[in-house]
This record gives sequence, C-alpha cells and structure tokens, in this order.
Amino acid sequence: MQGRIIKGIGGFYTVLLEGGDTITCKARGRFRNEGVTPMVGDLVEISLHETGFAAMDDILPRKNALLRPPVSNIDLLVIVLSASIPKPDFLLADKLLIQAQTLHIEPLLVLNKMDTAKPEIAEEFSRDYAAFHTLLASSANGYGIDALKEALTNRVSCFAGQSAVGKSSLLNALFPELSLETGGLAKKTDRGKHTTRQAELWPYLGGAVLDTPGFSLFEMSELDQDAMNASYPEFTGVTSECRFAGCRHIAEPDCAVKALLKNGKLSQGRYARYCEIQTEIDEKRKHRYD
Ligand SMILES: Nc1nc2c(ncn2[C@@H]2O[C@H](COP(=O)(O)OP(=O)(O)OP(=O)(O)O)[C@@H](O)[C@H]2O)c(=O)[nH]1
Ligand SMILES: [Mg+2]
Ligand SMILES: [Zn+2]
Repeated sequence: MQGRIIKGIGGFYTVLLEGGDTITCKARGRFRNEGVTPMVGDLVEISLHETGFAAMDDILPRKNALLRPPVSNIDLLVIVLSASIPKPDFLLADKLLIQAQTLHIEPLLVLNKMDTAKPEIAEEFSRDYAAFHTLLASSANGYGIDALKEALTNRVSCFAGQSAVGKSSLLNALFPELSLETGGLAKKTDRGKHTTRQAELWPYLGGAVLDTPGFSLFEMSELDQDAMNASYPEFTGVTSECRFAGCRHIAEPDCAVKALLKNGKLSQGRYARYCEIQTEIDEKRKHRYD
C-alpha cells in the first residue's frame, strides 16, 4: 500500500492512506543503515502483517525537501502577511518567493487581517505582487476563506510567514475542529517566540496542510543569478536584453531590468528589496568559509 507520512514521533510514523484512513508504522531497520530518515510529507510504501503490525518498506523519490521544518513533497507555499499589525515584512515575503521558486513550490500570497486593513498596505501588496497568485483574507470574519480552500484542494501546502500574521488562525478558520494554539502579539513580544512548534501535516480536501514555526529552507548563498532571475516573474523575457550576460541588474550599464523600473513596470519596493537581497547573498558568500 502507498501513503503519505503526516506525523513522526519517536520512530513511529502516522501514514495517511488513499481513502483517508491512517495507520501507524515503524520504518525498516535498513533505512537507518542507509542513513535515510523518513520525513513528514514522504510518500511511502507500507506492508501490513498478520499481527496487525505495519512496516514502512520504501520511500518514494522526493519532489523537494525543506530543511526547517523538515518536510518533503510540498506543492504550495502559502505566504501569509498581515494587513495591519504586525506591519508586513515584504522582504521576508520576497525571500520566501525566491525559495519557493528554487524548490519548485508554487507560491500563494495571502494578505490576512483585512478586517483591520490599512488601505496603503493593501495597495502596496496588490501592486508589488501583481505578477503572483494573491488573495485577500480575514480569519476573523471569514473573508477570502472559500478562495483559500479552493487553492488548497488536492495539494500539500505549507503555511509560512512572520510570527503573529495569523497562520494558525487561518488554519483554524479552515478546520474549526483543529483549534491550533494562537497567540496575541503581547504574549509573543515578551519572549520573542513563535506559538507554533511541531511539524505535522493535517489531511485536508484531498491534500494536506502544514502550519510552520520559523522558516528557513536553504542557504541563500547557494543561489546563482539565473535562479534569481527566475524568481522574479517581472523580469521574464527582458533579462536577455541586458548588455552583459549574467547582469545582476544593480550597477551594470544598459540593464533591461532597470529600464523596467524606469517605465514603471517594476515596483520600486520590489526592486529595492531585490538589491537588498543581492547584497545579503554577497555578504553570506564572503563569509561562507569563516
Ligand atoms: N483582526 C484580526 N486579527 C487576527 C486575524 N487573524 C489572526 N488574528 C490575531 O493575530 C494574532 C496572531 O495570530 P496567530 O494565528 O497566532 O499567528 P501565527 O502566524 O500563527 O503566529 P506564530 O504561530 O507565532 O507564527 C492572534 O491574536 C489572532 O487572534 C484577522 O484576520 N484579523
Ligand atoms: Mg501559529
Ligand atoms: Zn540587468
């Protein structure tokens, strides 16, 4: 039988089978010998024994694997931002978009807390992310929840974004029976800690969702310019017109990306943050072997 690992605790794995049943099983000893650790998200082959015991026999090839949280085979990255408090961290959103692109995960940007939205934030969001799939929502009054449900159907999705934007609250709005722990801002700034800790996939509408504590997929220093270009749909079709091959679109002359900016076809904010990310990547590269 085939299924997907949705939870792993102390060497026991909960596997979701086609049809919606779950079964608990142990990984075969050979995984340990081969240095393979099953991950939440893995598609696995399992066998049932007469004793009622189930064993995990094989792990199917992974489409992608995230470092933290350790999960695999993610189809959709739901990047949640807040339209009021906390002020949206657009730089983090841009970094997550780059990471999603690099890992072949489709991104969906959700601006939550629309019930208390500052109009200028909603405007900036819509302008900066016009090239992406976006959604306005409020877990408090249910606005946008049906559209979010539709986006999640039949996919394995991961919720990411800064603390207190309402990731767990959106999940609670999607699954009223879940009642995930949510936290007020005051509680969080006390200890600067995230409310959400463990990694677990929740079966949902033919797919599954994951609420993630902090998020770091890989070292950005490993990115090359082609990967950067591919992460900015705004650049599509123009980077080949830059004078220099491998143009980084910062200080180079005759740069087609800077021409986009001049013509108002690329947002000032997106470009400023792009430059900031490039600088950060350079810094990381420099200190790589420190
Ligand atoms: N006004 C309003 N408040 C919301 C909304 N969604 C969440 N909140 C509040 O925002 C606070 C943080 O929500 P959480 O769901 O815990 O945020 P989170 O993103 O899961 O935070 P971490 O788990 O720390 O990463 C809570 O006090 C929620 O009640 C919303 O749509 N509107
Ligand atoms: Mg949470
Ligand atoms: Zn350029």
